[in-house]
Amino acid sequence: MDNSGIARVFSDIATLLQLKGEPVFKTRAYQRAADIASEYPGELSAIADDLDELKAIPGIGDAIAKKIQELSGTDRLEYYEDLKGEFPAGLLSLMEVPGIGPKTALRASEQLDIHTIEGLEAAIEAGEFEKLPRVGHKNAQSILRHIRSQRRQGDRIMLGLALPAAETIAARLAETCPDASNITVAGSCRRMRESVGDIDLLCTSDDPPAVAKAFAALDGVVDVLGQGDTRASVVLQSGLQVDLRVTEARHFGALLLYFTGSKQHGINLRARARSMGLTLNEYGLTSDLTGELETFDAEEGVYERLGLPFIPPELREDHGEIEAAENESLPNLLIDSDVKGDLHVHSDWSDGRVPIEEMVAAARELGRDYVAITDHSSGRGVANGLSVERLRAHNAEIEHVEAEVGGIRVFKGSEVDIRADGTLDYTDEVLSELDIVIASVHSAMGQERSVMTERVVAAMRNPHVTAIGHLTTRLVFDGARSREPVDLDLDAVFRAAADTGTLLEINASPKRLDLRDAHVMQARKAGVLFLINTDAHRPSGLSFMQYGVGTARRGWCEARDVINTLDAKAFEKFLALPKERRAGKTAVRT
Ligand code: DGT
Ligand code: CA
Ligand code: CA
Ligand code: ZN
Repeated sequence: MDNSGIARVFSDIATLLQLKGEPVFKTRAYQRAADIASEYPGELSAIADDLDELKAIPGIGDAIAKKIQELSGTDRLEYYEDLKGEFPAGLLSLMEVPGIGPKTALRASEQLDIHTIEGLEAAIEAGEFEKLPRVGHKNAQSILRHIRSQRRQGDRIMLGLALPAAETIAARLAETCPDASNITVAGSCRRMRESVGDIDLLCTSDDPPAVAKAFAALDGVVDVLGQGDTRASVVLQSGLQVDLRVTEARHFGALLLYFTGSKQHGINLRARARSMGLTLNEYGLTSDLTGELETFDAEEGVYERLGLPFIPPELREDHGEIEAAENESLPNLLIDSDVKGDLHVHSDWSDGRVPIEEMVAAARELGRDYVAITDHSSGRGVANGLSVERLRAHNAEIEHVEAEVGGIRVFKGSEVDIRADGTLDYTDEVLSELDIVIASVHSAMGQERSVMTERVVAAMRNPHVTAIGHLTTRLVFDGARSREPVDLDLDAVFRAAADTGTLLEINASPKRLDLRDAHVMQARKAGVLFLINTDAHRPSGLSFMQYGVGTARRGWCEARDVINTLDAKAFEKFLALPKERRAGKTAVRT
C-alpha cells in the first residue's frame, strides 16, 4: 500500500474512534499519523521492514509503526477491519458526502438503513432523510445537490484530458517495463467518445503478473484499487482511474476487441458468433462443436472469422455498424492527415494569446496548407472584438504575415457575432472583404427555440457567411464548467444549412466538440457539409484537430463530407462558388 492509502486508513481510524467516544489523544494520534504518511517524502512501504527506521520518524510510535508494517506487507490491517466491523456497513462512504458529519451518517445508517450514496439519494428524495435530528429540508436538498454534482463531475472526464493522460501512462509503462508489448489504449478513449469514465489499457507479455505489478507501482499512481495476475486498476494523481489488462500475444486481437467496446457492440458481435456456432470472448472464438479455441493476434482476424470487414472503433456504438459491415457499406472514414486547413483561429488581436504571425507559423509547423485568422467581431458577446477599422488593419496584417511566413496560405477571416436579432456585427460590404466568415452565437443564449432557430437561419441566409461556428454553444464538462446547448430546432437548422450552402463547423476544441457526434450524424444525413476547426486561442490549441476528426468519424464522415480536406487550391475554388452551389455533395467532388 502506498502512502496515500496508509494515510487514508489512519484517518478513517481516527474518525471511527471519535465516533466510539474514545479519548481525544487517541484519535489525534491517528490523525497525526495520517498527516505524516501523506506528507512523507519517500514510500513508507520501502522502509517498512525496519521497525526502528519507522519509529525514527517524528510522531510515529511503536503502535503506529507496527500498523504501517502490516499495511505495507498485506494491504490489510486487522485492527482497522475489526473497528469497521463495529459499525454499520458503508458508514465511511456516507461521511465523504459534503455536509454529512459522523453523527448524521451513523443515524442515517442505524435508523434509516442507508449504506450507500444511492441509498442516501433515494432517502432524501423520499423526504425521509430530512427528518433526522438537526438535518431539515434545506440541508437535505443541499446534500442532494452535492451528490448529483459530484456524480456529474466525478464520473466522467473530457477526452481532451483523458487521451493525453492515457498516452502518458502508456509511455511510462513502456519505459518501465520492457516486457510489455503492444501497449494500446482501448475503451471509450479509443472510440473517441467526448468524455470517458476511465482509461482502459492493454498489453501483451510473456509474464503478465510482472507487468501488472510494475504497472501498479508506476510513477503517478496514487492508489491501487485492485491487482491480479492479468490486471490492475489504479488511480492517478489527477483522479483518473486506469484499468490495465495483460494477455499473451495470441489473445491480443480478441482482448482488444472486447476491451474497446462498446459493450453493446461486443454483445452484438457475440450474438453473431453464436448464430455461427461460435462463442466469442476475450480469449478468442470457441467452436461449439469441437470446443476448440481459435486465437487472434489482431482484431481484423476476429472480424474476418465472423464474416465482416474491420469496423473502426469510432463506429462501434451499436448504430447499425454491423449491418453496414455486412452490406459492405461502411463509410470510408476520414483520417487525421486528410485535414489540410484550419479555418477558425484567434490571435491577440481579440482574445487569443499570441500575434497572428505566431499562430500562422505554428499552423505551418503542423503541416497545414492553409489557415484562416478569425478574430472576434465587436459584438457584445466577446471582449476585445474588432471594430471595422481594426478589422481592415487585421486584413492588412494577414496579408503581411502570409508573405512573411511563407509556405502556407493565410485567409482573411472573422468570427462574427450573430446578434440576438439574427443580424451580424459587420455590414455585407465589410464581410465581402473577407475570405472566411464564421458566424457564431455568443450572447442571448437563453432565447426560446423558435427565436434561436430563426436567428441562426437568418445568419445562414447571408451570402458571406461561410460557416456557423460551434452551433449549439454547449460546453463539454471539463471539471470546472459545463454549459447546456442552446435550444434549436436542429432539423430546421440542418435543412437550412444544406439549402443555403452554409457549412457547419465541427469545433474540435475538446471542451466544445460542437457539433457533437450525434449531431454530425444527423446533419450529414440532411446533406450538410462540414468544416473541422480548432478554434485555437494559442499555438498548442492548433493540435486539437484530432478530437474534431474523432467526432466527425463518430458521425460516420468521409473526407468528402469535410470541406477542409480539400487542398488549398480546391478549397479556394470552393470558396469562389456562390453559396447556393456549395450545397450538396456534387459541389465537393469537383
Ligand atoms: P467509459 O469508461 O464509461 O467511458 O466506457 P468504456 O466503454 O471504456 O467502458 P469500461 O471502461 O467500463 O469497459 C471497457 C470495455 O470493456 C467496454 O467498452 C466493453 C468491455 N466491457 C466492460 N464490461 C463489459 C460487460 O459487462 N460486457 C461486455 N460484453 N463487455 C464489457
Ligand atoms: Ca473506460
Ligand atoms: Ca474500465
Ligand atoms: Zn466562438
